Amino acid sequence: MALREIIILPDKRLREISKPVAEVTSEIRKLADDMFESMYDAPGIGLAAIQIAEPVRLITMDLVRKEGNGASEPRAFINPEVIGSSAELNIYEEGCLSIPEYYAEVERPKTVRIRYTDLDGNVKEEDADGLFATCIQHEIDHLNGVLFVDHISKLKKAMVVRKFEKAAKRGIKYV
Ligand code: K1U
Ligand code: ZN
Repeated sequence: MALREIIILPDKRLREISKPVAEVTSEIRKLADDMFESMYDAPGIGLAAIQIAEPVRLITMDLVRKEGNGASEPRAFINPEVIGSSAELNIYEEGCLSIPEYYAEVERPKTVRIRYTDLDGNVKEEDADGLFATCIQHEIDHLNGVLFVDHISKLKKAMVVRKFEKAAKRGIKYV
């Protein structure tokens, strides 16, 4: 396992569309291991491969570890897609490891049905609700080059983008 650097706004690679994983190889499992280590270290509850500059459709997630009680439930999603979503919406205050220390309310479908491949190569379908629904939609957005600030008002987005552009010019690094 290796700790990898998480890329930060305005890094243009965050806007890349990630490529499908053709086969679950040892390289993909190693990449997932690196992602878990980097996600736990950040700390975060989810991570898309593009956030460590790997443009492939792979997501890691652990919604349990955040409770800090020693429990964990690491999950990996390969080529995940939303195949159905509820008309009912839900608002959640989101954060992003690629936009550190900025949080904003985002409205998304309350529940989604997803299809993905697991690390053993099995194709699965599952219903997601609550934080799982929010997080998987946020991470699938990353695979399509979409950031949560694309879902907030133009004014708020312009302010946060400008803040990170200025920080990048001054060489300020968020750790
Ligand atoms: O994709 C990412 O940048 C990770 C992001 C996932 C996410 C959080 C909230 C709503 C939607 C998606 C994060 O993990 S931000 C950090 C975070 O939420 C957190 C960190 C430590 C403890 C608890 C939560
Ligand atoms: Zn994010």
